[in-house]
Amino acid sequence: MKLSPLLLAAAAALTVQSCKMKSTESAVGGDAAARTYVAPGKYDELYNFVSGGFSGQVAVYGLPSGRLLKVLPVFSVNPENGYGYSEETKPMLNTSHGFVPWDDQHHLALSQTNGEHDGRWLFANANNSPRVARIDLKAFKTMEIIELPNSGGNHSSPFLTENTEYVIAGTRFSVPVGNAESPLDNASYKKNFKSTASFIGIDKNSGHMNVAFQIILPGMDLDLSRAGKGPSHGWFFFSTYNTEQASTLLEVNASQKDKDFIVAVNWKKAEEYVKAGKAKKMATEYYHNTFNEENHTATSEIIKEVLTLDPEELKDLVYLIPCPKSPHGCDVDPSGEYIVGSGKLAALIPVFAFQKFVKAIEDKAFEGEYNGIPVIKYEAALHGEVQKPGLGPLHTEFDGKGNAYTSFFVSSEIVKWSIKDLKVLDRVPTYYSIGHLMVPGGDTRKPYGKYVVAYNKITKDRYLPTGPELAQSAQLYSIEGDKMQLLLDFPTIGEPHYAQAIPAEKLKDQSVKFFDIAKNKHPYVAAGEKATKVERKGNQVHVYMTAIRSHLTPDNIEGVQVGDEVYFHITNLEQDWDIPHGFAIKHAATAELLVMPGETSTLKFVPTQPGVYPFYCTDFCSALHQEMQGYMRVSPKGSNVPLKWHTGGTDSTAAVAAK
Ligand code: K7E
Ligand code: CUA
Repeated sequence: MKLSPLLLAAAAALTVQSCKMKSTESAVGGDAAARTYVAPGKYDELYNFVSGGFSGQVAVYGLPSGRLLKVLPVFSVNPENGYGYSEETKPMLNTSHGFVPWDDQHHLALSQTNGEHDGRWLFANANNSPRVARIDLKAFKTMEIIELPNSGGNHSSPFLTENTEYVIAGTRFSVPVGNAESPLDNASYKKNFKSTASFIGIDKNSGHMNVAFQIILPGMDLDLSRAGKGPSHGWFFFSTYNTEQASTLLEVNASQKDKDFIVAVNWKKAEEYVKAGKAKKMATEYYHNTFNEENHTATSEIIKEVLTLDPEELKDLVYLIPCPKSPHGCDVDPSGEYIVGSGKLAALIPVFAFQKFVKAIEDKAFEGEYNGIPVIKYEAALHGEVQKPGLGPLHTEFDGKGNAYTSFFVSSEIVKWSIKDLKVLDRVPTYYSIGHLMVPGGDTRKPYGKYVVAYNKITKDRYLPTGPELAQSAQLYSIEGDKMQLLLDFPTIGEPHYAQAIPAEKLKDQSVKFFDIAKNKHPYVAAGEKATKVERKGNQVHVYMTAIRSHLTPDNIEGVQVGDEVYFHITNLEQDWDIPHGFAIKHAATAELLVMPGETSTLKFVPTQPGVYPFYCTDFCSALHQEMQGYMRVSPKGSNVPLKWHTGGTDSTAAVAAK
């Protein structure tokens, strides 16, 4: 089939056309304002966690208002609160290729128990330097980041099994295993390049992640994935493209075949093989970074081996289901019975039935093999096809009432259809070129329903112009009636991909308000002003400083010399909600600190010139916040100014302190 470049050209033309055709005056229902209005002082109904795309972060919005509540730093440094800049958080961004200050964040998964969101953790993927993060939903803080060995682009990730047994991470870009060098041509690709599906085990109580095992698959692009649930629990389904195994001009070369695959992985079987000692230990190196709540400090651990499983050797582990054409989304309905493949270049949506898939395996209804893995006959696993749904299907979510909602990038719309009889029921335009969509709980066994949110790729004329780069955009629709109804546009940070939402009740009462200072085990904590001090160790100067409304202790420091490494360890002594203190010092080549009540954070500063350096609290914390300031005197290298410090009248020197 040589249709694809044509189809793509048509698709491109349509994108332009659809943007021209639709004006901003879209029909918004008369009661839309009332349905999204959250009065001042009132709370939203839902938390909406939205991937930050190329910002590397995760944003938290309230729904239905669309108000931005917080940006959670995850994979990118965040000068606003010192994430990735403070000595305590730097290790979070360590990788086998050094400190990485940025990533591309696409998908989010809320932890589940019995196939429902349990409000404990949020998992996030890094697409570029392959990693998965775990965010704690009590403190809204990134607690753990694990790197993935043998992965070249962690796109089909993170997706969860229904009791959070595993977080899955599939590779978008196949690479030679072990990151070996290889010539770049189609023959080498076929021979050397592999994709991997990593199963990250999650500790039931702590949430701690470990790479339990990896399945080494033939070279192709694993795009997205979903776990089975209910009857299909124990299976994982991945969409793939480039089963043509091309290494160049994929736009054309990866669009040759009529059908690519859905890769079905039996992970219960994989567990059996691992238990039976059938996994191979492979030498590798990857980082596992964890933030310790007791000492408020992250550490990095280097792991040197990984267990791998080979599906060519180990039977019944992996099956392939043909799926038209370069599928993107691969979504499982709430019953766990239906699997929807969304072929970006397909003119229909195939829906597979899990029961039929199982029967096809029993009956050996195979059409052949692909790199030693059995390929099931398309019709044998097919429940049916949604005919003429729209152009460029990407992702599907569910409302738990038997309906599916598919996003269409090219025709820029959401289409509602019935899973049972595959009839199109409704369609609404999106502004413009929708990527992901999300029904709250739409990926669980019990969708919350009520809304669908479109996360759009192109914003064009929806907001006031802001130069060449416009706000990214989401749109909220009601799905309560038969017809979908647009309620609200709201701008987002970065490029939004997938999102999750959870009723506010499940999270709001568990929110951490401050950290207990009595439990602070930071090695440089000053648990009270009496414990403040300044210590010199060679050319390192450690300042044990406290912050409380409205002074820093000590606020006068002398005896520091040019070239010293000065570590300001700031302990926030407040034990009250919403009273962070900030810390910045003039000419420091790093971001500020924003220290939460009861926490200790460290800013490193190496002065290069003698002088007097003011420092201050950056967060307006009280009526006398402006007075929350101090000075550090820096003398020339080798100067004999003694180390001394004080706040108010109580002078201390290193010599006095030693007695
Ligand atoms: Cu944006 Cu999930 Cu990376 Cu589709 S992916 S749009
Ligand atoms: Cu502390 Cu301002």
